[in-house]
Amino acid sequence: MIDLRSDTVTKPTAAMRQAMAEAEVGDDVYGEDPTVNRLEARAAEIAGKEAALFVPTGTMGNTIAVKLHTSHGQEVIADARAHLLDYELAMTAWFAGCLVRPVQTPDGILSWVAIEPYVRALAAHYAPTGLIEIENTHNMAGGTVYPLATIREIADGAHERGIPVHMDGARVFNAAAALGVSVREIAAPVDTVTFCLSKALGAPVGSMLAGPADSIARGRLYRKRLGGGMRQAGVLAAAGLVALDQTPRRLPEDHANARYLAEGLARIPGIQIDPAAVATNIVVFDVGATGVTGAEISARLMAQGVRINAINPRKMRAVTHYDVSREECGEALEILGKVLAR
Ligand code: TLP
Repeated sequence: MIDLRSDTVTKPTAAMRQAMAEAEVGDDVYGEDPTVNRLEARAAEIAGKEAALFVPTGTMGNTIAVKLHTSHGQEVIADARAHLLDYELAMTAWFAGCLVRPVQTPDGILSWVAIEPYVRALAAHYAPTGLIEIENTHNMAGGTVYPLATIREIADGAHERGIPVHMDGARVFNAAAALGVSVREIAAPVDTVTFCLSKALGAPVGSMLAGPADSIARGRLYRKRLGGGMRQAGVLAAAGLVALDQTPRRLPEDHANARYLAEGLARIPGIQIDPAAVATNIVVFDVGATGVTGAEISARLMAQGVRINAINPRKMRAVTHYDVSREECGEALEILGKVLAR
């Protein structure tokens, strides 16, 4: 199987498995797991924030972040295709009691100019804005990357109005690799950031929420309320530490493979994609003109040993990661060309 469904499918490396087997552990609900403590300290350092919290998933990290920054009856401004809005089972409403105010963008990248008209204060008809959320890289827009200046401009505008900013940085290491800057620089203007160990970085489980120490201390209690107190979680944190240490340097290769895939896709009749817009490891392409639905293409590919998911009838998404090579990307392209020519 050539699995391009997501970078979440990566299996732990030999080094991760060894670190997991040898991890020193304790009860993390008592704050006694030395490996989790090391991971949280390291994540805080990488993000350039005072503290960090190990959470089982990116969804839990975002859920806690929204809860930390808002109160019931507020709005969270996000891009209209945000993961927070489309793929997190309305946790913003369920846990924090807030609505998402979606803002349309061509490429998933918000700007202060796009956000400002939607910023509201409490008034006779309006719920006030409690938070601005930005997704970097932007998943469903095709792994697009926020320019540093845009993040600063959004944070400046928001902070002037007393509104915090949260970054869903599930793939912020991909953004860092694409821009050639540190995660710390990317996260500097925002109040909190989540990033995932279990996506492009390849760890089996886990995400980090980083921010001010008092927020993270409160976040720890929300994590417990959500059932995320993980006891001897050092076995998982150990893989996360290896992921942080070893995988970021591999990401440029994933990005080159994604561009290669996009260039090949652009040559297949009926497929529309601009390869130049593929900056990281996510390739979203339009199959509308092939006359075959995304779901049908996905099923045909699956029968030939290639897994690529449909987003909707017109759109599909392929994600590169360390468990797919350049050759396998080439094979996937060849098979896709054949199943569409049928
Ligand atoms: N994304 C998954 C699916 O849920 C779509 C994927 O395969 O890409 N933020 C962003 C930007 C994400 O892409 C994801 C997962 C999450 C948050 C949630 O992370 P988990 O799956 O750990 O809850």
